[in-house]
Amino acid sequence: MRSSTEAGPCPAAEPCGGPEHRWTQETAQAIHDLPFNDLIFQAQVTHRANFDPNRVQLSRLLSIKTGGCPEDCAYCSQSARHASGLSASRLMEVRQVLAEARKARDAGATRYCMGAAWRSPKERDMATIIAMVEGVKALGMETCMTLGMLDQGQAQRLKQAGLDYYNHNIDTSEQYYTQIITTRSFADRLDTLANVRDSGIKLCCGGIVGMGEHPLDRVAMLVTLANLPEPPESVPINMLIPIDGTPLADAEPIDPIAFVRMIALARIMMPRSHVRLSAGRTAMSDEMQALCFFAGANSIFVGDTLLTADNPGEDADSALFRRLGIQPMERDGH
Ligand code: SAM
Ligand code: DTB
Ligand code: SF4
Repeated sequence: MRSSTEAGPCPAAEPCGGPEHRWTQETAQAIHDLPFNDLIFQAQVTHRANFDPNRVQLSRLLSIKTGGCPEDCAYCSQSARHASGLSASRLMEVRQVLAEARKARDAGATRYCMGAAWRSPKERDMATIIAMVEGVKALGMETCMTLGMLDQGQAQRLKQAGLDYYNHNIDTSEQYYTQIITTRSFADRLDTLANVRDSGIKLCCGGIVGMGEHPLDRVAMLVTLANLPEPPESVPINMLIPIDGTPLADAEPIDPIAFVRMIALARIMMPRSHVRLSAGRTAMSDEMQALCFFAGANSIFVGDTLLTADNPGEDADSALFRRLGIQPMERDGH
């Protein structure tokens, strides 16, 4: 094992984030397996070289179309194939979405993320989606959407509407993917990511841990993300929220230290990306979240709800930020 004196910013041959930089499973695994103190020290050094360590970006989520999804993602409350008890809703109206977005902006969010439980958007919904992007942008916030698979034309139209980010997670390793989702493939995910990237929209792409995957799968997921033609600008790391009625309802929770290792590794492998401590914060102690921020997480979802599940809420987050001396990040800023 490497000792703390060896723990420099990056052990790979090419500079991290450089165009020629390729991660191998072995190099990534070696960092992942460092003694914990060496790992988070290296992550913190990397973090400080690229960001203000005391600023965290705030994003707000809204489910603009909930439930009834034809896909079979084993973790998801919104799949029509699982008996989660969630009823399906229609696509929200633009004015309702803009009213919610205004509230989020006034509460300090700088990015507004709108999610729909679709396999992919239908043509009949595109005009509404585009009006939502234009309206949220006019409020002065960054816009993000997650609508399932996109073809090239759809990605281009969303770009023209002013969409800043598209969220599309690879969720786990290529190898473990078929254990979690059977209605689409890992390659389908990569195709949409390429369509989004080619359109000029920034990528928000990460995954979930705590789905019964092997630690090797967690590292492999980060290797895929870091080796994309360009790493995603945002990397959400979700801790599984077990949902009753889904196949993963009784999954063994991930060891908090193993979770922090993932955050640290994501920070080291994608030094200039925002690493988002995403789903699962209600099940984390303040101390665990503090360790995640120390390991390089610098973005969170704020508000009482994510898409369908609970989130800590504004009061808990402001109290935690006060205790840690963390300030919200300005828009586009560090
Ligand atoms: N339907 C779209 C799609 O799958 O691309 C967008 C919405 S989907 C709910 C967005 C992401 O939320 C998923 O890719 C997954 O990573 C995360 N997610 C969903 N349910 C979750 C859960 N129960 N726990 C943790 N993360 C979850
Ligand atoms: C992401 O990676 N996490 C967010 C966002 N992208 C869309 C979603 C979390 C969903 C958690 C479960 C729920 O609220 O239903
Ligand atoms: Fe549908 Fe997305 Fe949930 Fe999968 S994760 S079931 S695609 S809403």
